[in-house]
Amino acid sequence: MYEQVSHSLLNAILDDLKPEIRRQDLRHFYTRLGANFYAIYSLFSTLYGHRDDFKPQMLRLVETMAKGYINRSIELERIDIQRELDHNWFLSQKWVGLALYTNGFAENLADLANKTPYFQELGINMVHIMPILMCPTGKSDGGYAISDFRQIDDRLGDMNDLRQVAAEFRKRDILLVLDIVLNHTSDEHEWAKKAVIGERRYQNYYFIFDNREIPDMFEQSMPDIFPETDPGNFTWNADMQKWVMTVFHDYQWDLNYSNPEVFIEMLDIILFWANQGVDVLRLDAVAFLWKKIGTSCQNERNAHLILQLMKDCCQVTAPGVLFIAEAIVAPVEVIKYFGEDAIIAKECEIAYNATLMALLWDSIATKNAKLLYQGIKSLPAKLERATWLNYVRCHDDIGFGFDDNDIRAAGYEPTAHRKFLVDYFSGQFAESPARGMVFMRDEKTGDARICGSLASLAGLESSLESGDAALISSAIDKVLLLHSLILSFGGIPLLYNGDALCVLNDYVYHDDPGKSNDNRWIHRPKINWERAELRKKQGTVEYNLFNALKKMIAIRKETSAFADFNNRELLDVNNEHLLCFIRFNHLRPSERVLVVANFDANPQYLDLEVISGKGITLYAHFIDLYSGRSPTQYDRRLVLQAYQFYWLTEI
Ligand code: OTU
Repeated sequence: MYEQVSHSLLNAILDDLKPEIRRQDLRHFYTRLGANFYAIYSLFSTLYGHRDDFKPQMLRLVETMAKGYINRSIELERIDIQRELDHNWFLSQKWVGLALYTNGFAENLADLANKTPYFQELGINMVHIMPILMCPTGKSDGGYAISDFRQIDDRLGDMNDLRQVAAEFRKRDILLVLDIVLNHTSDEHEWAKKAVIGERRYQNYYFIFDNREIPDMFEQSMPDIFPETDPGNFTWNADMQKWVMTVFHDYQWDLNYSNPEVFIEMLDIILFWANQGVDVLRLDAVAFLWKKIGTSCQNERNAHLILQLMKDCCQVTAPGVLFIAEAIVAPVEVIKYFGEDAIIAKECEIAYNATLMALLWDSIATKNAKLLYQGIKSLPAKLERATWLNYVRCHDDIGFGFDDNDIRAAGYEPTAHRKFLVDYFSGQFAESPARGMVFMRDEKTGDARICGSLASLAGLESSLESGDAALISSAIDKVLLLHSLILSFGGIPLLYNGDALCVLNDYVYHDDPGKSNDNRWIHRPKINWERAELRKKQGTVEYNLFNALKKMIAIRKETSAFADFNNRELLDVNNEHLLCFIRFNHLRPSERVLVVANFDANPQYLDLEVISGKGITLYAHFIDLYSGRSPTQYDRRLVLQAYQFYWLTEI
């Protein structure tokens, strides 16, 4: 948009740019800057316009984008332009992701580059390599307490190794996803160290207070994130004799985005990693970016403005790069990370679908789809050019943060129901085969979350111990059932490290003092590649699971109705054990897939009469894309075995 005030400022800024910037060929940069400038200016002035240094900061912002552009390689710029032309490229069903820790999957980055054939074997073409940057040993939060945003942890490798990985991925059409930890730094980051020795400039990068007056105000409305190990949101720093805001661990200092210098520093870091060939940036803990007294300090409007500004600036320099919002918050809040009051995503293009993840686990525990159905029904519609990251497990705990109204609509009382889920997955519920652990019980609120590997939560660990073949096969069926849904729901499915290889809980973290008080480490094991060879040996559980997933992934990629264009219709099928939805090709709606999943331990049937007219013909004959066979059908009823799913097309 053209607007006089912002454009006269833009002209002034362009005149003031450093000569070394002005001399470059910046054609594409200027076009994009012109197109986005009004938005950038408006956001920057809403956030920082009241400050005396607004104009010089605005100049620094433009210089940062220009510098980023100058450092972008020709190869990456070519990809930018290609993606601008095909702007819906990431909504295709062809993408299937995997998240891993470098040293959980391989020895280091160089070894990871060698292991890329595994991704292709399974059908993975988007790999999220969990944080690889410098972190203090023992105070790393699994890589999320960074002490240098531009330095790779030397135990994992160096920049050259990463370039090798990026090149290897690019050659094989695999997208590279890396983390940007926007919300905080380690207390050993240079900025924090300078703050400690009294440098004002860097004290202003954080939330630092002389006494408890302001911290106490904040605390009145801020929840605890890690109540068992790190209660409270402020930490006393004895060297500085001051209080520092530390929402997560006491060694993770929250960055203060009300300071434009912080914003510009972090943008510079985003552009730096974009220029290393990263395709997608996972923005960690975005809900926490803005702190305001009297609020929970999550999901604040200004946190959204910060993200919109990041997106607008990144589009000027590196438009091919996508953002993932990691906001594990209530469904009505998550959706806002695509942007509000817009048609097309303007914040992050991708967001973790934590709601679906937690709902899926609810259905495993209850053996019915009541809450799952209700929760999906209440999921607000997405914007265009926005997509979910659908997952079953990740490196974090599982929180049962559904909407209380949905829980009630499903016929449960919220507190009692959440307690049941925690008991079920931590094995305190008598009939449960799950082997999870309780994570961070909050005595104040009664809240608790769950840790455990996918296979162990689904009952594989306990059934292998019992040696009961029927229980083992149910556990595998549950794992497949869960994946059948994340692969067909709409969005990018994201598998987790050892989940295709039946990796169970790993208890060795107990012996590591840097990890023993954080039971998320139970599900962050190292893959045993000798054991993983069993995936090639018929009759083993590894073979059954791996090959079933591999087949599902291959079929997903061939099924255009599984691309994500808001093309899903949820069906009420009058059987609480079943979840059922139709996916259709948004360009050719007659190309449909009927997805049906049975969460019960008993066979169930789907009455076609109930759904006829919803695009499904009563007398239709179906074929299941997954098995290649017609489903068992009797008297207009489709039969599903325990934990079975179908991906049905009409023939
Ligand atoms: C994220 O987590 C990371 O995924 C965690 O591994 C980190 O510990 C954390 O940030 C701090 O960097 O902030 O928006 O309940 O689910 O802390 C959600 C624990 C987050 C995580 C939560 C999450």
